[in-house]
Amino acid sequence: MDDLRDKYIDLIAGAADEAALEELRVQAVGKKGEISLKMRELGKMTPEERQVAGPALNALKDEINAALAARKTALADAALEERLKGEWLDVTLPARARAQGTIHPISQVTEEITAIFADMGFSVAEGPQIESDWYNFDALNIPGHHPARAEMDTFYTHRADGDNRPPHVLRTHTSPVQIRTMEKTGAPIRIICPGRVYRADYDQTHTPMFHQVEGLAIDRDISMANLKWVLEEFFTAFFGTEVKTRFRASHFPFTEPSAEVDVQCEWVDGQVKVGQGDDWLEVLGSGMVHPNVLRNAGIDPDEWQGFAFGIGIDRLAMLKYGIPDLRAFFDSDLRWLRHYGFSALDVPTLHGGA
Ligand code: 2NM
Repeated sequence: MDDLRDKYIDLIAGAADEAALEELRVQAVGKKGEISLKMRELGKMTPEERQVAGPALNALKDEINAALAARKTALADAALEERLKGEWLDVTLPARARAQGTIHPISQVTEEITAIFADMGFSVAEGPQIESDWYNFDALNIPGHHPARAEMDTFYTHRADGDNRPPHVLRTHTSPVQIRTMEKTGAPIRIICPGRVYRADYDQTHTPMFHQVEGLAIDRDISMANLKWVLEEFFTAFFGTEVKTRFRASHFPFTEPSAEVDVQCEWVDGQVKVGQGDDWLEVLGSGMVHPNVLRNAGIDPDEWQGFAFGIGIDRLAMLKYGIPDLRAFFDSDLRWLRHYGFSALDVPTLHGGA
């Protein structure tokens, strides 16, 4: 029995894998295995012999089973150890850098403008980019024969064959948002409307889509003086230096009186600097909202009046950040975007010069 034990304990210790272990199990303690055959011989023994051999055989069977189980665990542990060595990775290594996008200058400048006007009590209003000709033209006192309505300036959508309603347009300014706000909330109002606008025009200084912000303040006693203060306050905050303005009489269908507004500037080495010198640069249109426009939007012009203005955001971004070419704004050139873009963490604040 000692020989039998030594033989199997040795064989089990040397088994290379689970299949070899299973073969040894069958050979030793399987139904026709060596231990089982020995157990069958117990019947031929005397009771005294059996009393010694029986427990000894059972103990040997247990010992072999335990050795098989131990070897099996040891093989599994070794296999796991081997795998862990191969699959090891250092989780403390720094991560690979990921390419980061930048905030487009137009988005940044829109945020800056919004922050400055918010500080003066204006909230942001938005509306659809595809408009009816009522909201884009008629409500704004722009008559049917006005040149701004001509096919070459305005993008018109198609109507289905037989649909004779006037076509929709891509809004040519954000004024329709102001009409919609007047209708919805009534007076008083202080809003700015930033957004995309569209005109069929493409050259060095015009793109068919560009960005505009319009402002509107309606109350019982608003005047051009309030307009001038708001605009000078805005330009001074936006350019981070005191900016004088000059109002020149002009004409728009939606305002009366109307004024074009210039900001003080100086040309240095072919570059324009706002807020210094004694040249002037035209930057916006403005005026007192025409009584017809108020009436069209459901506001009584005998009770309320207000100012409105419109500025090009793209142009403001070029002036503030020294960007020379308008068309590059919309080229999606990654090198340009990395150069002129802003970090996502560079959030405009009033104390940081907006
Ligand atoms: C400009 C110039 C002058 C303007 C007028 C209105 C409205 F809807 F209140 F009548 N919104 N914006 C306006 C006035 C826009 O852009 C150059």
